[in-house]
Amino acid sequence: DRDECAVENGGCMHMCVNTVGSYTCNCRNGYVLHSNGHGCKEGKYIPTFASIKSGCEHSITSHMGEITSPNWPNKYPSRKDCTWHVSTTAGHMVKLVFNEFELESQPDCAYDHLEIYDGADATAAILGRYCGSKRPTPIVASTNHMFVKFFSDASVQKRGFSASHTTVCGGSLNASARTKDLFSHPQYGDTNYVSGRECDWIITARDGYGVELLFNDFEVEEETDCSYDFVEVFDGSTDSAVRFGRFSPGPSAPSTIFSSGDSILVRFHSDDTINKKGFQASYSS
Ligand SMILES: [Ca+2]
Ligand SMILES: [Ca+2]
Repeated sequence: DRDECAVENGGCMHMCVNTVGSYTCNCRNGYVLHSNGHGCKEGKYIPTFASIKSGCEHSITSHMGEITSPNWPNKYPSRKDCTWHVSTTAGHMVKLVFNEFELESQPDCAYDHLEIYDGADATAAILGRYCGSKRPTPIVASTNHMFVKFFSDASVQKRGFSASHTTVCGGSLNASARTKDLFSHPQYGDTNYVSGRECDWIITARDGYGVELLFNDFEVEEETDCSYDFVEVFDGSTDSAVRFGRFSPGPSAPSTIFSSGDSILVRFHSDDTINKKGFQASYSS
């Protein structure tokens, strides 16, 4: 039997399946085969119950991207229940900015609605519940997890929403016996940090315990007075506390830091030019 798929994928846009004496083209999930038997076009496939469920539960781990209602930019379907768990690098916060928003309107958002939670699932504190055509203001989660839930009822469909998720540095972190990582930027290890960053992390331990901070990797732009890019660590939750130091690489590079109270403030500043690898620190209590 000749394998028609071996040459230019049999002319199939997505997948080619060789059969005895012939071949067939298949399309990836969410696409249907064009009547010409080779092309694939979006939508109109009839999902099974399982794919309705799985196709609508999204787990997103990239530090930036876009989420949209099902079928965007066309009207969303009726009876949809979709979720997005957006997570980014530990020690950073998820931010969501709405580009477009149009859901069925009802004063209490009892029909179609979008809910945003400050955590990894719907048991976390709710940050907002939205419907209608007023675009929600940008929302920042307090941690590296955000949960978004979209619901449409049986009647009246609108265009839905398009939102961009990004990562914001800084925030409040809890130190515990288990050591956790803190990275200068979400893409630490892949790319250098970016210019113009001003990040404050407040790391707090349980009452009566101190915070231990250890820099394992430290590469920021070097300058004698550390006036370009630097990391500052304070022995308290604000910058009016005693400063452990302003650090840049070389002799002044930070070593292990112990707080005298139950919190420390780590500040990272990058100026307009020259970016380096950044830092990775670990903290515990
Ligand atoms: Ca509706
Ligand atoms: Ca710099």
